[in-house]
Amino acid sequence: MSIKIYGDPGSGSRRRVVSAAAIMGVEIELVTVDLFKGESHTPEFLKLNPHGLTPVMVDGDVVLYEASAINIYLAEKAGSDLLGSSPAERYQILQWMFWSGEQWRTFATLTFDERITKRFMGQPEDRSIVQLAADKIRAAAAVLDAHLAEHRFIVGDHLTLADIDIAAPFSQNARTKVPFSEFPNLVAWQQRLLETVPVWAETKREVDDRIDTALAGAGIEL
Ligand SMILES: N[C@@H](CCC(=O)N[C@@H](CS)C(=O)NCC(=O)O)C(=O)O
Repeated sequence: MSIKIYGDPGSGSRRRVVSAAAIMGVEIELVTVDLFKGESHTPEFLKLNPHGLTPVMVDGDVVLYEASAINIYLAEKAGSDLLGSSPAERYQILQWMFWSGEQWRTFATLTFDERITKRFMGQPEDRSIVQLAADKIRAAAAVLDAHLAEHRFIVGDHLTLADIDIAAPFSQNARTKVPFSEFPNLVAWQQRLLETVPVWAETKREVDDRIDTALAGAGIEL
């Protein structure tokens, strides 16, 4: 039975799973949940994730939400070094993945919701929220930028799930304009991922096409 991944091609979180699965050689079946039509809030979908969020993985009896948990599940199943090649590396990877969830992606998502989602709903952004998120992102980015001055990847000398989790907010950066460009090592690392990990570039194009088409369809100019 195939592993199903439910999600929308415009989602940076689905991008994390699709990219990791491709790199690990894990076969997945993509099931589109159209977020612009609210399909993650149907009674049927809420049985998979009561938060109404994607991606969700269904592998037989195993149902998982949270892209990081899905990627850890897939990496363990595949015995992939995306989850580290030693216990010490694995804990570093987990540290940065948790860091990303707590200090990083959450503020990029908040910015997306204010700047993009609200535009689709015909509402203005709340500037104080955008400012708070930018301040939080700058504080975390300063630490990350110093780390990346000394490292080609987040952990060790190869791509891991930590890179994928932390790079994900770049998926929407052309639209959200969170202040990553102030941090040169961060920009160089993201560019390196796009140039050396083909699926990371492919999934970026997929996200861009999906969101830019939706924005154009709704007549929204950013
Ligand atoms: N922490 C979750 C975040 C999931 C999330 O925010 N998903 C967005 C797409 S990127 C979503 O499904 N939004 C639908 C909605 O808010 O209705 C993860 O990492 O998987």
